[in-house]
Amino acid sequence: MSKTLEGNLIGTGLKIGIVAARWNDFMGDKMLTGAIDALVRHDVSDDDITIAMVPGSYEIPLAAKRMADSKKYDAIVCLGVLIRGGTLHFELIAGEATKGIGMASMQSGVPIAFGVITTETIEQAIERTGSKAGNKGVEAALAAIEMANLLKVLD
Ligand code: RBF
Repeated sequence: MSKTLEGNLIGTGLKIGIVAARWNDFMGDKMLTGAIDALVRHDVSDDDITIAMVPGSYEIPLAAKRMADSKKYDAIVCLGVLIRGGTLHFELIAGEATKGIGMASMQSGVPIAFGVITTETIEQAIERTGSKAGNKGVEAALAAIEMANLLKVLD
């Protein structure tokens, strides 16, 4: 008989850290308020949510790693908005953020949800932060709750 283990979406008692990048904050703020709203609607206490603001997506991994290493959080949510523009920076920053967030999670053993959106245009970023393509901050918050609860089941 097979057995499937899953994390539920009940946030009661969970302590959640959020790392949010200020760059492109017109869209980033939507992701942050969406993530907080999703956490609270899934019964995470507002007092159990701690937000660390960083300048841009490049800085997210270090802050996420430090929060994870503190062992004060059951999961961490990383939020950033990267818009391609005309420069090579997009690829460089996106690569560092992605690799760094993954490494922070694997090295700390703390689930870290990836809520960094990468788009070609501002319009696409607006679509992913609360309009026609949903809000990726909300999705990352739910992934954090699910993974925190899955790890409890696996343990
Ligand atoms: N940070 C973001 O979170 N999103 C961006 O779209 C973004 N674009 C950048 C473009 C350039 C040319 C530079 C120099 C930085 C950009 N950053 C962006 C900021 C970056 O993540 C970091 O905060 C700064 O480079 C300071 O270390």
